[in-house]
Amino acid sequence: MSFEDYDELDDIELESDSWEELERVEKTAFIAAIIRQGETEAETKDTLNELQRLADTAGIDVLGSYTQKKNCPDRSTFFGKGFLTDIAQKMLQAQAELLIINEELSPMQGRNIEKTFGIKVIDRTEVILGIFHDHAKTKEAKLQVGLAELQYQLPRLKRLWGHFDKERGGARSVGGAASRGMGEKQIEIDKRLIRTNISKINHAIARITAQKETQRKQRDKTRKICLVGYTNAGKSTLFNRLTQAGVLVEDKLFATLDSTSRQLKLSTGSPVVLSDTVGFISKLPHHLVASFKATLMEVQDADLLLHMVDVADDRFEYYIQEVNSVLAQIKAIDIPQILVFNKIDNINDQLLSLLVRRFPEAAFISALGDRNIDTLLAKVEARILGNQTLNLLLPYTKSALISKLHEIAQIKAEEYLEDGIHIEIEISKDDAYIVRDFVV
Ligand SMILES: Nc1nc2c(ncn2[C@@H]2O[C@H](COP(=O)(O)OP(=O)(O)O)[C@@H](O)[C@H]2O)c(=O)[nH]1
Ligand SMILES: [Mg+2]
Repeated sequence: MSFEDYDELDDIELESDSWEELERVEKTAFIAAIIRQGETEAETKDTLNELQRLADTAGIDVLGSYTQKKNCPDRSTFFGKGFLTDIAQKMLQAQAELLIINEELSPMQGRNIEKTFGIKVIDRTEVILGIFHDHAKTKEAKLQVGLAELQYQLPRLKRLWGHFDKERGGARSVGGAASRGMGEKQIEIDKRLIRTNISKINHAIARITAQKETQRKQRDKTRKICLVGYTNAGKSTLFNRLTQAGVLVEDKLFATLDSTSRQLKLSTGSPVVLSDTVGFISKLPHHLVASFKATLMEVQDADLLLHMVDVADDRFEYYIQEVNSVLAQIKAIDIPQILVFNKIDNINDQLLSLLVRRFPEAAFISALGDRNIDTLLAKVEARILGNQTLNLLLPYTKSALISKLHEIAQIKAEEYLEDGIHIEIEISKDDAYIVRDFVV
């Protein structure tokens, strides 16, 4: 995102290069969490695993994972001093660039750790902000994420991790040149600048929200499919499988589509755009909720949602409800959905057949194991295109139409008889008009 995108915000006093699209240089990190009294090690491991996946999504390579048992976080450094000394040593050996902490740090804790132990530290919130930053596509989403970033920066006056590569190039952060050792006066200027930007963004968001109802986006004919579901359900795995499976076409035409939207061609030849979305995250810090929802705005325009579920997670029904309640809040609950139970390779056959009986409409797949992807695609085609099966009788003079049908429809049966060619086809409702005169 560049601030030039905010065309109503031309007067914003930012250096646009500090907001250029991040180069996705792989970063390396350690992750760490506190196990509090009353928490089991397994619970902490669960949320650490989620942090690892979030880091992964944000383009950070996790090299090590550590926990410390502690009744409550240290006020000034979060972890104990001995633990941090040890971690700093290990990070040096492993050449890890960042320490990611599985909670939100106070501005003081962050600064103290960096100063005392000489390591770069970021918290869970910052990782999530990075992901939202990358997934924000609409103007509103970009503004909401920009707002959350500024609000996070205000008490900290630090560069967000994604921007710190630019540091070497001399680019400045959103807040100006603020960093450790900066004079009081400069810090006040930076804070004032951030506050001004926050209020400008708030105004712009209010304006866009008002506009949106009146100018409904002109819909192009290409159908849109969005992958939704909890983080770790396998959305990105399926997205990659579908877009690499050879069904991806004419990438060049869609150069404007970013890495999380791709054009696919269904077997009937109909083009669709498939979009991966940011996953739903448990324990989302409440001040990120608005920007989270904004990054899901494009879901509102979808013609079909693939609601992905990790079938091997015993809490999957709770997750389905959670996802649906967020979809309701962004007014996307009435969009047709296909429930896609993923990771069937991780459950036993009894459970699988039980679930198949309970959810007869759902698809049961393994995105990683490449199982039942065809069945899923067939369901997608049937739902999105409203396919219908037709029996036709075509005169022999219509051979051109037959070759056309081979392109745009699925031929289920074809028989050349005395009275003409008998064909059974599956065709989208949109295309059915071309054979209207030959239906028997
Ligand atoms: N066993 C198994 N693992 C899977 C399957 N699909 C995805 N995964 C794994 O689940 C994790 C999360 O997948 P990802 O696609 O990033 O989930 P997302 O957060 O929904 O985008 C990764 O480690 C995947 O390798 C599957 O069908 N079977
Ligand atoms: Mg993903």
